[in-house]
Amino acid sequence: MKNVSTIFFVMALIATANAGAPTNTVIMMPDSTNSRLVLLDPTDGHQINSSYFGLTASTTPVHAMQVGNEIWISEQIGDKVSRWSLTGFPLGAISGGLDNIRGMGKVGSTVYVTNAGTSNGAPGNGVVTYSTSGTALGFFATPNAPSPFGILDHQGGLLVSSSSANDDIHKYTYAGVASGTFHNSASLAFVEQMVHATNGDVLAANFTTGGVARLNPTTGAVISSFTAGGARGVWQLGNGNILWSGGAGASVYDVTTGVSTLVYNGAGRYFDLLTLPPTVSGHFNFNGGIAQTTVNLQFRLAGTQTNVGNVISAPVDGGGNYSVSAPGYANYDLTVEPKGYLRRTINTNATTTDVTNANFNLVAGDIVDDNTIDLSDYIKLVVYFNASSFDINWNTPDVDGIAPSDADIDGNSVVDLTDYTVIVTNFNIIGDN
Ligand SMILES: [Ca+2]
Ligand SMILES: [Ca+2]
Ligand SMILES: [Ca+2]
Ligand SMILES: [Ca+2]
Repeated sequence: MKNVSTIFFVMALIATANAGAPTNTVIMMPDSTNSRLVLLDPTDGHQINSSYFGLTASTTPVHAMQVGNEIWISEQIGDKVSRWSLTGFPLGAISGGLDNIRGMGKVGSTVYVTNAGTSNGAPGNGVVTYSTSGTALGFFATPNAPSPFGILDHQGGLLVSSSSANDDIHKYTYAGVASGTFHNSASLAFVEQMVHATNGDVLAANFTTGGVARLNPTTGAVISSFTAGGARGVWQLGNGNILWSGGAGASVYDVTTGVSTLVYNGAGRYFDLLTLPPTVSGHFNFNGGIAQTTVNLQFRLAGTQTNVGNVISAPVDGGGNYSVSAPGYANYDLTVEPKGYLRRTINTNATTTDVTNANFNLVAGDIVDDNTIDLSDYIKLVVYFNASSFDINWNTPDVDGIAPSDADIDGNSVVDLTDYTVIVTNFNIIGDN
């Protein structure tokens, strides 16, 4: 009995661990040649999506980093940090005071952006700081990491890597006070991204030396390294292998065989994690109107008519079911107004999780499209009563822009008593805002 209960206890622990694991977290990486964001699997590095969304061309995106409900992307030549929803809807950019920017870091509510140029009023070699809402906070120069390329939150301070010595990697306080060399040797040259290995060691991608180095987290000394031509980005996968990027794309270095295999063909840059946005799914009840196969959905800030993200054209299956990604984790309203229907707006609170049963009970009969079913709709139905798709004017709009086919509410190619019944049933109903 004791053994059995122990087994059940262990099984319960495993089940709990699995339930709590983030199943919607992926690795994202900008492709700076094909101008798109690539998604890779965090466990084994396989390609999930070669183009999650397109990026601005000719800006050399280096580092995509999640900041709350947004993805921030540093653009080295674009001289700006572009901002996107978690679904890739453009949200503007942080620009001005930036020139030749590279990797970024986020510690608490502060975002650190490495900068090297002095155009656009930018301060030269150093790190520019912003709040997570995009407000400029300040700057500190990095004379000991004279061409900064990467930031790593490490042991209560920052590691700043540099493309030119000295140092390869220098330590700074969060406030930007130099606090000593982390690594400086001939073994490393032109260090770009630094990340933590799963055991806490520091992994550093070396562009010029063409390798990935594993560094002692306390002393900064090289523990081991492997060849990785023109390495820019680095990340340790859940299976222990090392993902690295360069001009050819992204490769996985197998720690057992010592062989790297290309998993993404393109121009790879830095890696970071993305928590994919929540899914909102539900059902359409067409209630006597024409069953739609595609609907245009719009997310709004809950309780307002402020749109969030773009209009989403979503397929609806034969059973009336749909599923879309919300722009982020927030409390939204979701609104829709297919042709011939009143507007329907429902609350979809996706603050913490996916939303299911986001169902739309649509009201048909809005022939004259003013979001109300009233006498004007009734009159059109009476005017076109008994019209059918055999009539030559079936799809020809009248002076009010209404065609006989518009009065065919149920879409059976004739305007008849069935359509009339829908109008009478829904008479005087007003749509949602
Ligand atoms: Ca060096
Ligand atoms: Ca109407
Ligand atoms: Ca309407
Ligand atoms: Ca009909």
